Amino acid sequence: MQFSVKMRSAKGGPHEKGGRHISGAERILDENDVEKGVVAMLRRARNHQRGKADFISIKIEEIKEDEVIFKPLIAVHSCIAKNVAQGHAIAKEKLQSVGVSALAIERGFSALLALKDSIRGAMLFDAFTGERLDNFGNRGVRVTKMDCAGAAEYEEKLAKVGLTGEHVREALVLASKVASAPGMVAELCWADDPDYVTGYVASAVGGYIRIPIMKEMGSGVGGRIFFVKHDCDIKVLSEYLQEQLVLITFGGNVDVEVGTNFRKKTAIN
Ligand code: PML
Repeated sequence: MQFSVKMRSAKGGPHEKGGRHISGAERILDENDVEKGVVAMLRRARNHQRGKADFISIKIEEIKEDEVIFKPLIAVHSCIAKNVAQGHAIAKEKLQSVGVSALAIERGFSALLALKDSIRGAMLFDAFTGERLDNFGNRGVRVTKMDCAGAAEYEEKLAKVGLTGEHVREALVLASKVASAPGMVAELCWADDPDYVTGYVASAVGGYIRIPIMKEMGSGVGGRIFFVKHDCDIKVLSEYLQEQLVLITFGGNVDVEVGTNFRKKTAIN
């Protein structure tokens, strides 16, 4: 039997009463692993770089096997950037190459850069007009009910190509689910942990482009933008992101490519 386990935590009370978002986590776990998973989430919420959460919500739901669908891990590429300006320039170029308009890119960046603090979920932007489409305000659209299929194997394969730590582990799962969503064009993200400055651009066509520096060290503000097709059905999309149970598989031969011109190629298989 499997369970969806979701955690969100805040400081200064619950999110909905103005508490500051500290951290969130999503897992799909076998019955025997739930307890361990919950303890790990509690520790994370109480010992986070962004602060010690005083509000922690953990939701555990039993899953019916036939509700789960499988999607492949998107290809992973790592770029080289020496500073934030270079990182942003790469991100903009990659977004444009997968179909996001220059106007939408500028609006998306402005929205992320204008954030006073991180938001829990993602902002939805029209990939053509750059108009913000969701009305979730500072909450954004949260992506839930996902995990990798076979955690031990997944972590071992990522470790072999030097991708370790929970940021990248979780971001790859989330980005792969997001890339498979109906109406999705691309995602732009950078982390909100003050000492983690990596970000990415992800899409079904372009894969996960890992960009080593997307914000200044010490900044606790990060976030996500989902650029969606002009005619995207927001209700269907939000339902997929928040309700559809998705397990991410390696699905055969996935490559991690390293470097701006992708000289080194390492197969994860
Ligand atoms: C997050 O942790 O919220 C976002 C992580 C972004 C980068 C992950 C990586 O590739 O290292």
